Amino acid sequence: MATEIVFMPEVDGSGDVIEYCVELGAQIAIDDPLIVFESDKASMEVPSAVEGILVEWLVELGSKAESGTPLARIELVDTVSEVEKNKTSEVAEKTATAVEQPLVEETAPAQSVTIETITMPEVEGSGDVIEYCVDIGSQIEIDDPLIVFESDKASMEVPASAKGVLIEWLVELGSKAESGTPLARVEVVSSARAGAQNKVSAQPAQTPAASVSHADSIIPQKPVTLAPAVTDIAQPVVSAEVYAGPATRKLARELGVALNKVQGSGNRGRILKDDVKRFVKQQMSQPQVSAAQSLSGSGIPAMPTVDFSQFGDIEEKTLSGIAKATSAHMTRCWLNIPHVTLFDEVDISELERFRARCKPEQYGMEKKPTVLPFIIMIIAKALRRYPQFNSALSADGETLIYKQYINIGIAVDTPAGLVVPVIKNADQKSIAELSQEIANYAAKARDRKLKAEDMQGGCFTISSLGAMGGTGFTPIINGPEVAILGVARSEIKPVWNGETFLPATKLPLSLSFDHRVINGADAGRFMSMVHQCLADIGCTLL
Ligand code: CAO
Repeated sequence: MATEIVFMPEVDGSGDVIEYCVELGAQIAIDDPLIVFESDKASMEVPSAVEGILVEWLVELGSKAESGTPLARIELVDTVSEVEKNKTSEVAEKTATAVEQPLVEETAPAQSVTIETITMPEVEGSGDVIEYCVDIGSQIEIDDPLIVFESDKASMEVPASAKGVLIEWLVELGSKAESGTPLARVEVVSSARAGAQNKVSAQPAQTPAASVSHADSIIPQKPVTLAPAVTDIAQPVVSAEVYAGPATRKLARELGVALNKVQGSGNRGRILKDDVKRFVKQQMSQPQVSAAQSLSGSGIPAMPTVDFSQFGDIEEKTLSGIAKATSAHMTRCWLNIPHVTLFDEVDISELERFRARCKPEQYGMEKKPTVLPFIIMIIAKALRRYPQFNSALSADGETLIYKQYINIGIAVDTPAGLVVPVIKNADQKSIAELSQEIANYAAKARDRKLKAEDMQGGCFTISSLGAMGGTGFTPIINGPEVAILGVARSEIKPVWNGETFLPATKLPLSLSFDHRVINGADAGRFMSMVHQCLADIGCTLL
């Protein structure tokens, strides 16, 4: 059996072969998609120019291709012998001259060409034409996908209702279509026995000799026309939400998969057939959810949308970028990390006396240090002593990564939202230095002058609401960190010393920790060290 090589047709520049559309050994017809080619301008399916059995790939997945690159070897189906070809070309000649010779030989097949309009089949409502599945000039079979139609209810490939050569689109990409909308014009070549009809088509003027090359009995070795140029072919993917080729869309339709729910693993997020199959597998392995439940994308019941204006006047304000990022991050951390919060209250009377005695000018400080730099210093020590608090869990949950550096993030409240600058190497800094760095970061944060690197590399976060008030709160861990300390407002409280009540300044603390990494007992030990050092500041010297 003879084999033939299919080459890459004329394309603009080079690109990658990102998908094989058929498997070795498969029977392929002319114009069946062979590979998916993707350049930085477009993505398209390259059709086969010959009919036969795919016996060898000549291009590897992921490798580069350009005009003329050999793609595959096809074993030709032995239906076209030279004799038949000659016969067919005779027919072609005869058909071309049919105007002058209306009566033809009894045995010779003849072709009549008619132009048929394919219209949109019965659909519910209207929608958009988001993709052309074939190119002008392509031979299409009945039921071949013609366009992709997308309404707010569904996305579907509309099949061709006629067989022939696509000569004109009657609907523009992105335009609306509904039942009966004319979609495309197809040149339909039908063969007829002269003996049966006794004469050829009465429309010779519409029978250009070239169209004979589309006759059924010929396997055209026609060049694959991918014109319009690649940049035009990129246009079919009008919907930015779903980036997938026709073959993938077809598979998704067969499997009843909504492509906008599938994560694409191809270049620039293109959805591949394997992604659709993986999605189906995932769905099958998930527990069934009651149909009555309305679910958000994460599988969590969605919040209902409420029209608050029905209850009174409202004002809507778009969230700042920082607020949106915080919202997403907090949700991610809250949902992904199993939190436990441990509360404590420390007598910081001695620290308060020390702060009161402290003369900032002696240490080059502008003002007395607040309690925060002391807390940072003590936390830095505790992180060194209990390294699992200075760790992160790998994304697959298999490895604990111990950080050898100690960087502590400080939650800072700004008019634009919450930011967390990170004090680097906090364990190597004095109270004066920590104090200065907090002040600098707070000023930069409020002036929106923090740089990305100022907020990166944190190991542990402290959120101090001491200046604002509150008796305690449960801070959300700033993942992938594994713990966070919340500091609430200190208060003078009466403390029983065995004989009498004495005033003491009590500082409420709350330690939230990731229970996958830290056990309650570990948290207790960590908190106990922090407690001791804050209660007896001399311990920090040890
Ligand atoms: N108890 C009582 N008073 C406290 C206190 C506490 N725990 N912590 C601070 N204070 C006092 C300070 O001593 C200071 O008093 P003086 O003016 O008399 O010196 C005053 O409150 C203001 O302190 P501060 O806020 O300027 O300084 P700080 O070092 O305590 O905190 C900073 C700095 C940047 C962390 C803080 O200003 C801030 O932005 N905190 C908000 C953090 C936040 O929003 N966390 C919530 C995150 S979750 O939404």
